[in-house]
Amino acid sequence: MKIRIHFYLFSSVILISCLFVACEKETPTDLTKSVLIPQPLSVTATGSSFLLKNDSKIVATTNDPELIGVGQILSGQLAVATGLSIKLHEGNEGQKKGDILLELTDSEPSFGGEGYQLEITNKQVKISSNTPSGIFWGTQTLLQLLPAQAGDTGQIGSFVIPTGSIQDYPVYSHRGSMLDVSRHFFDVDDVKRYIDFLAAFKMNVLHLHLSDDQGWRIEIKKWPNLATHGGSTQVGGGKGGFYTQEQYKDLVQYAADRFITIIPEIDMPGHTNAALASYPELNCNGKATELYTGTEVGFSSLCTSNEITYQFIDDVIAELSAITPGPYIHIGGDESHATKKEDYLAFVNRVKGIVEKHGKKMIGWDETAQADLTENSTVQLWASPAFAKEAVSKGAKIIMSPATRTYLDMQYDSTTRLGLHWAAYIEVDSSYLWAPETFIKGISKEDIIGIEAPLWTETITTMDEIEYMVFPRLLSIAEIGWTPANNRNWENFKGRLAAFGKRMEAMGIDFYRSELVPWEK
Ligand code: TNX
Repeated sequence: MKIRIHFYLFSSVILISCLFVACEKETPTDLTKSVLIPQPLSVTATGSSFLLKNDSKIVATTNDPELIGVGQILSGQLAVATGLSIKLHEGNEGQKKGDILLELTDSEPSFGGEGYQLEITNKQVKISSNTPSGIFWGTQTLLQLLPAQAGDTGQIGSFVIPTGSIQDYPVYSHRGSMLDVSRHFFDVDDVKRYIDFLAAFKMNVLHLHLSDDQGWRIEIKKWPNLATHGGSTQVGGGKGGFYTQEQYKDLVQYAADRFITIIPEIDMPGHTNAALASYPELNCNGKATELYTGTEVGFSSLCTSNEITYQFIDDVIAELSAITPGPYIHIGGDESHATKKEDYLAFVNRVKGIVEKHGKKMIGWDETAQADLTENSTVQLWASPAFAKEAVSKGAKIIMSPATRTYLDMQYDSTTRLGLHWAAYIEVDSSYLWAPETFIKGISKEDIIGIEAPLWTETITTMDEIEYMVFPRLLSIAEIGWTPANNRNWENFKGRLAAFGKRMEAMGIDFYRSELVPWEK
């Protein structure tokens, strides 16, 4: 927050000195010098510039509702970024110099479902794609072409963008982050801010870790104590919280408007103390446990031999599936050290059937690879290459989240005041210098649907702390998910990050100023 206030003061000073001393900024004309994250597939400069002005407008060339939605979000984002009021105009007439066109086409099948083309001349900006999501990603690139100081509200004047063209599409279709809202609860506004971050870097999945030993965070109407009792605390004993189904639906819609799919996770059979404390019948001894506010893992288990457990899971997954339009339900399945192996395997097999009965596909952490998986299943690698290989041998797909590279709760180094280090210290270079398709021998690109960076929150209590742990490492993950390995280079990325610091400041992000990066002043 301090940084935000400083930035407002700082930018007002710049603005006032520009009014009186004539701001001596060179007009940017070389599109290839633009600082973009993730790096697009191809960028060509044409050596001139485009001026965005107060009377510019966004033109959605067809009245496709999703395209109109993209135009509305862009209008709002441009207002924040520039202070200009750039209105959305529907229909193909009335275009003029200075306008931004959004055009659905079917001319570039090779761009797939998310690719886009951005063409900037001195007359207009045109973003075209086969899909509204591609156009949306194109608008996020356009925002990064605005001057870095854009991001502060209330700026006035005109904004210059270099001309040229960008062709761009992602290597992986699943590019995400997981937010643990169980160990510490984060409210709807915090989660929306997190969704905004994902959208800005073309990430399309938000995995919400909705239950764990320390808290149950989603209202289940048939089992109301889960949220009201199981959600009533968090690590350290704070008051916790939960999302009502209405609030969850609002998050799902907010994410969907930004082409982000929410994957809800109910972790089981372990990591279930909050549920076990809420309903005695879920325990083998019929007694409810106490709420838990510590940080140990691996001590709890649903009673896998009890029929009521499966009724409970059926009810939870039925309600969750009904409010989750995305294809996946994540069932956790990690660190079930308090469940016998044979019981664990039978449990996962049965829960897979329940998930599929409700029309969804199951994702589980890598331990679930030991169960009877099928092509319908997805396994999220966090610790065990052997389990990932076992999953692939059963026809399942892999999400790559190796703890040593993608865990955003790992400390940057031994002096980081937040976070853990059981997997590794992860400096920014380490988060960047790897590739999903070469990380595990025997697992290739065809087996992998994409990449996710989890933020576990045992030590994270506020949005500022989230930002400090996530930035800049989330940018590494965004680029690994989007940009092909042969287009990625640490020296080049480091240089872009150095310039991007100003943009993160303008966005009010409290990021970690790694000494590895020569941050621009
Ligand atoms: C391991 S990764 C866990 C989580 C912890 C995390 C802390 C995984 C599937 N389980 O329960 O929060 O480490 O880094």
